[in-house]
Order: sequence, then C-alpha cells, then structure tokens
Amino acid sequence: MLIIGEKINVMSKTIGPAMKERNAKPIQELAIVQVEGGAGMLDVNIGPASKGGAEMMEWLVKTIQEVVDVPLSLDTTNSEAMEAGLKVHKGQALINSASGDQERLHSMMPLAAKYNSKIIGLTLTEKGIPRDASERCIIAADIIAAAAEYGVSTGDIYLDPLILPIGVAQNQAMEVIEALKMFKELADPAPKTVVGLSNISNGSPKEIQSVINATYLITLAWNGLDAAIADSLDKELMGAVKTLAVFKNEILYCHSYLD
Ligand code: THG
Repeated sequence: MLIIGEKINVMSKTIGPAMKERNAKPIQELAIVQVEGGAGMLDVNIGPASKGGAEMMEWLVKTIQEVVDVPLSLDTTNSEAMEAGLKVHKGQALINSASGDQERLHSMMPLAAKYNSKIIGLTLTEKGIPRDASERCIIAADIIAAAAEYGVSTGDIYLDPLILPIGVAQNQAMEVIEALKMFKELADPAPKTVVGLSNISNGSPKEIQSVINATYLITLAWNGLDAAIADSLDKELMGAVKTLAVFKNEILYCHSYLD
C-alpha cells in the first residue's frame, strides 16, 4: 500500500501561512517527518489557488524536493499551477487530480501526457457527487477514454471513488468498496486506485478518527486499493498498514515488527 502523506495542505493553520510567506522550514520539517513515518509520496495541496498559484506550486515543489527523495502528488484544480509544479518536479509526479468534469479532464490529461506523470481521476463531475458504485464507474470509463485519447497508459491512472464522511453519507462507504472492485475490470492493464482516506472520518470526534480511518483502509486494501492519501504520522494507522503487510507475507513477522 502506497501511503501519500496528506499534511502539506493550505487549509492547515501552520502550513497555510508558511506557504503564503514562503517560509520553508515548517514545510520541510513536515515533509521529512511524514516520509520517516512511512509515506512513499507527499501530497502538496494548495487548493484552487487562483491568484499566485503557479509561483506557489513551483516554490513548494523545489522546497520539498530539496529535503526528501519521494515523488509529489500535486493537489490543485488550477492547471497553470499544476504545470508550473510539473515543470520543476524531479522524477515522476502525480497529478491530483483530473475528474469527470470535462474542462478539468481535458486540461489535466494533456499535462499527464506532456510530463509523463501519473494522474488521479476523481469520479466526480460538474453535475455533482456520484450516488452509487455504478455512477462512479460511468465517470471512471470517461476518464479512461480521455487517457487513451491523449496517450496516457491506464497503468498511470489512479481512479479515486471519492470517499464521503461516514457521519454524513453512511451508505456511501459500501458503494466506494463496490466501485473499487469494479474499477479493476474497466481496462487492461487494470487502472490503479487511490482514496483520500481521512474524508471518511471528517467531522467525527478526534478521538475516534484513527480507528475509523484504520479499519476502513484495511477493508479497502482487501478490495483493490493501491494507494491512500492519509496521515503517515498516525501510528495506529501506519501500524495497521504494516500488520497487513505481515499478513500478506510481504514482510517477515517478528515481535518487534512495529518498532
Ligand atoms: N481525493 C483526492 N485528493 C484529496 C482528497 C480526496 N485531497 C484532499 C483530501 N481529499 C485528502 N487530504 C486531506 C488532508 C488533510 C486532512 C484531511 C484530508 C486533514 N484533516 C484534519 C482532520 O481530520 O483532523 C482537519 C480537517 C479540517 O480542519 O477540516 O488534515 O478524497 N484525490
């Protein structure tokens, strides 16, 4: 399971201001601890960032890749900011994200082709949030068709079924699991899959978020999930990920495997 560290986020009380002030230190420190915690990639979320987004993303990519050696997931709907980040990124970046929204799909997919990056396809359209697994699949098929049109191989696509908070849309938790299974049947080679895990416990009390996130992640993992944007500083969550790797015989059990 690839864990994409979620913490570098413009919404964060400490990181948001640091991004705006071009204060490298807190951002670089957060990058380092997330990788030490087990993240194999880092999400860099600047939001819609209409003004100055390109300069900010370029600075962030350079600043973060100065101190860690993992690829970045560039999280913005601003295609200018996306391209500015891709231009300076070392190695293969992940575009987060395209969606079934036609404008966003046809602005982001050509960037994936041009910069040979991976790309997340969120199963969401301008018409709104999907209601069940089959609506998610219809949008996913559209994203796969656009990828073929621009010459992006399906192995570089990460389909995201869009997790909704358990406290807001409880029935969607099972629809996401169904969608993951169906996504794998949509193309050959099969597309990869990713989620924004913390969405599931968004709005729930802090003290129960960890167990909700960990339980859901393991369930998703058994149903075809390849990667998760998640909190790699959460010891319980990362312990569950590692325990799963033990069960799957990917790492060898010993009493101290969690240390
Ligand atoms: N899919 C894709 N990208 C995504 C998401 C997704 N990017 C954004 C988001 N969803 C995933 N990233 C985060 C980053 C930080 C937090 C949650 C999700 C976070 N949450 C705090 C918490 O839960 O305590 C604070 C929440 C708040 O203040 O509102 O830090 O689904 N492709």
